[in-house]
Amino acid sequence: MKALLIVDVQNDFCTGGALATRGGEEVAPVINNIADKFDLVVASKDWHPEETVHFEKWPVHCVAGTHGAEFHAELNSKIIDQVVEKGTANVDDGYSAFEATNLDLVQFLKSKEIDTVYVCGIATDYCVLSSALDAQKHGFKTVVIKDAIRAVNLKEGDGDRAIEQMKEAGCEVVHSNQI
Ligand code: VGL
Ligand code: ZN
Repeated sequence: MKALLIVDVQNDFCTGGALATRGGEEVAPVINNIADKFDLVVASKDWHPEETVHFEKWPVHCVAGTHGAEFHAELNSKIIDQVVEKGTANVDDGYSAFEATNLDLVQFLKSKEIDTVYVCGIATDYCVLSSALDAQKHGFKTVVIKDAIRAVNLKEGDGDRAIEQMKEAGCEVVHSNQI
């Protein structure tokens, strides 16, 4: 069984947001179009407290319950079976959807007999990277959808390096039209 893991397609990571990636919202229609090819769709939310050491490294973003933390309006919420929240503690980790605090994602996926996890969303060089590496580490066949991810690119090339790192770890990288 195949799951789609949609990482952090939230307003603050899209155009006009507090920690915007270039064209982040463009992943939404790609994701909407492929969603019906999966047995299960899980979407993560970066979901921070108002004060956290995470904001020593980043501009304030995705504070739980705010507009910036909502899914982008172009992402079709009807496709989502389960939402997971991460980054909820006052620490600078929790970049991975597998560190969600409202659900044990590994157990949940196993209970649904998922063996393959397709990863998409934002940001390629942080939460997508961390979530894909974790999926792989937990024994799922892991596939990254390259036209459905966007990078922060704090340093030029970070997104490309993240894709290389995911490949080296054993993740497959595909275009959405190959699914
Ligand atoms: C993310 C930076 C800070 C992400 C979250 O979703 O990739 N990046 N918090
Ligand atoms: Zn964050």
